[in-house]
Amino acid sequence: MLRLKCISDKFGSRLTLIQLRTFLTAKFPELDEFPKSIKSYDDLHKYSIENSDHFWGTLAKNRLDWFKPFNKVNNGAKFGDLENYNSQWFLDGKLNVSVNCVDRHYQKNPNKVALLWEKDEPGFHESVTYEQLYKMMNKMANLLKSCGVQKGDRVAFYMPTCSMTVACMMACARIGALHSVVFAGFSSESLASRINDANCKIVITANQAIRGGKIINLKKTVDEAIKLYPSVKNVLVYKRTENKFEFNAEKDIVIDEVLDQFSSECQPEIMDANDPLFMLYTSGSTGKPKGLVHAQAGYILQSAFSHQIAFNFEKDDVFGCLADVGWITGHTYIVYAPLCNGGTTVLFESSPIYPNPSRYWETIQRLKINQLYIAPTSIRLLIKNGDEWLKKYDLSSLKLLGSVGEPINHEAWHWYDEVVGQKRCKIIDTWWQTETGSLMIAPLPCGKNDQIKPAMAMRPFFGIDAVLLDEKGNEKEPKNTEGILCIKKPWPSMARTIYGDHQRFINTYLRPYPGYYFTGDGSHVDNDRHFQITGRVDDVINVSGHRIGTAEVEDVLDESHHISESAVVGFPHDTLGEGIFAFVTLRNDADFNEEQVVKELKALVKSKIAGYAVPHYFLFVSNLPKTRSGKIMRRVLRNIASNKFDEMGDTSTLFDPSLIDEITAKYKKLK
Ligand code: 6R9
Repeated sequence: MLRLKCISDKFGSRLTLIQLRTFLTAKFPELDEFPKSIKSYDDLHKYSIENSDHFWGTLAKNRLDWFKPFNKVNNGAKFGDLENYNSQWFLDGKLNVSVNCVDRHYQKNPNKVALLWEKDEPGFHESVTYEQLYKMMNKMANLLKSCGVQKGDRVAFYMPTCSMTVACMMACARIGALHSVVFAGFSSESLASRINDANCKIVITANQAIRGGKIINLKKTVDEAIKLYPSVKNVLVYKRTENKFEFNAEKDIVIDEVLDQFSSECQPEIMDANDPLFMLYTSGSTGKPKGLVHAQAGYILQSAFSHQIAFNFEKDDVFGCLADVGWITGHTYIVYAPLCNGGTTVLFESSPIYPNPSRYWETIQRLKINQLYIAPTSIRLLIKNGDEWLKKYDLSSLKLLGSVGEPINHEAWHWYDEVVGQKRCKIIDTWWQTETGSLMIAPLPCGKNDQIKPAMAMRPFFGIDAVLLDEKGNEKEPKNTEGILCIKKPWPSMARTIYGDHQRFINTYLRPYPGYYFTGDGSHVDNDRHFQITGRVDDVINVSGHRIGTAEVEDVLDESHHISESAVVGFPHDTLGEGIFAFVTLRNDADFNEEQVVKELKALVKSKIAGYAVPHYFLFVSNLPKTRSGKIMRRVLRNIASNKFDEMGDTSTLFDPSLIDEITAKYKKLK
C-alpha cells in the first residue's frame, strides 16, 4: 500500500498549469484565452472536451492561414449515429494545406532548411530549403496538372523516403488531388489492388530505391501492377539512381527530364476545410485493406499542434522521425506536422543497421537531431547489437525520444532512456493509428523525466475523450483496470471515411460499440488514470509496427492448391514485437513435401502482399480447432503459438478437444 502511495505521489496525475506554462508558453499562447479557473492539465483536458468548439476554434484561428474563415467549429456529429455519421470541422472555412506547410515559411524564411534527406548511402545527406521546396512543389503541381490531374483525383505513389516524395505530396495538396502513398515494400498485386480501388490514373514512382545498400526495382513493380490495371494513364518516374529502367514511351514521363519546363509558381487550389486531403491504406481484421481518407483542416491542425506540444518542438529544432514516409507516422510527423510548424524535418531512407548499427547515432550527430521518433522494434534490434555502437557518438543534441507503432517493453524503454538519452531526455510513448491521424495518448513533455512513467503512453491528448469498455460495451471506472480502448467524441484529425465505402467505415469503427469509436486495442489504466496500451484485441497482428490482418494472410494461403484451410495468429517475438504463425490443413490429394510447400506458401504471401507479411512458422495440422458452430478458436491457437499451454481456458465448446494435444505435440516438435 505504502509503495503504491509513493508511486502515486511521485507521478501525481495533476500536472499543474504552472508546469504546463513553464514548458509550453511559447508554443501554446492560446492558454491565455482559456478560463482562469483552469489550474492543471486535467482541468485543461476536461475543458478541451467539454468546450471543444472554443478550444479547437481558438487554435484553428491562431495557427492556420485561411483564405476564408470558418463559421462553425464542429457539426456535432455523434458516434452513436450509425445512419448518418459524418463529422465535419471548421465548416465553410477555406484554406490550402500546402500554403500552410510551405508558402508561409518560404515567404518569411526562404533559406531555412525544410528537409534533410539522409540518403541510404552512409554519410550523405541533402538539404532542401523552403524556397527550394516551394519551387519543386509548384513545378510538380504544374506537371501533374499537365497530365490532367484535377481537384479530387487520386494519385498513387510508390516511392522511397526522399525529398521528391515530399514535394509530390505537397504538389497534390496544392492542386487538391489526394495522394495515396503505397509503401514501397508492397508487392505488385497489392499495389495494383490499391491503384484499382481508388481508380488512380497517375502513379508516381522512382526507377529504383536503395535500402541498406540493396537496390529495389520500384519501376518494375509498378509496370507489373499496371499490367493488371491498364487504365493508368501516366507513370511519372523520378530517377533515384543513374541505372537504366524499362521506358514505356506511351505512358512514362521522367520527372527529372521535364520538371524544369514547368513554372515554379502554381496557384493553390481553394479547398474546403472538409475536402479530402489524402488517403492511406491500412490493414484491418477483415481481408481487404481499407483506404482511409483524411480531411484538410482538422488533420493539419491537430497534427501540427500535437507535434509542437507532445514533442516539445521549438522552431529551430531538427525533427528526426526516422520512419518510412509511406506509413501514417511518416505522413503526419515527417511531412505534414513539421512543415506546418515551419520546422526542419529528416527523411531517413536507410536502415538502423546499415552499414552497421551506428547508423542512427552517426546521423543524429551529423544532422544534430533534437527529437528522435522511432519504433520499439528498432530499439530492440539496436539493443541486441550492443551498446558499443553508440559510444563514440555525440548525442548531446537530443532532447526528446519518442516511440510509436507498438507497445514498448520495459527493457527497451529503459535502454532508450539510459543509453540513448543518457537520462537527460524525455521519453514519450505515443499511441495512435492511421485512423486517428495524429497522436492520441502520450505523456506531455512537461516536468522531468521522473514524471513520465516507463513504458506508458499515459495521458489522452487534448480533445481526446478516451475510455475503457468491458466486453459488453459498458464504460469502466478508469482507475486501476483494464478494458477495450474506445473514444467517445470525434476529434479534428480523425479519418472521415473509407474510400468508396462509408458503410464499412461505420461498421468497422462505430458499430462494434455503439456510441464509441472502437480502436481495436486494449489498455490498462493505473490508479492515476494513466493509460498503458496492451495491444490489439482484434485479429490484427503488429509485426515491427506493420499492421497485418490475419484474414489478409489467410486469404492468400487459402489460394494455394495445397491448402484446405488456414488460421494465422500472432506470437510474441523478441525483436519484432509480434511474429506470424500459420496453422494450415492440407487438401487430401495434396502431393506433400513439407519444405517445398512452405517455400511456395512464403513466396505466395510475399508476391501477393509483402515480405513482412510472410509467416515465420507454418504448422501442418489434421484439422483446425473449431467450435461446434464451426468458428475457429483462435484463442487456443494463439496460446499454443505463444507457448502458453497451461492457459487454454474453456475449451468445452470445441468440436474435437483432442486436437489440442495433437497440435501442441506438433508445435513442440517444430520449435
Ligand atoms: C501510428 C501507427 C496502429 C496500431 C494501433 C496499436 C499499435 C501504435 C502504439 C501501439 C502500443 C503504442 N500502436 N502505437 N501500441 N503502444 N505507442 O502505428 O499507426 O500503423 O495504423 O498502427 O499500432 O495496435 O492500433 P498504424
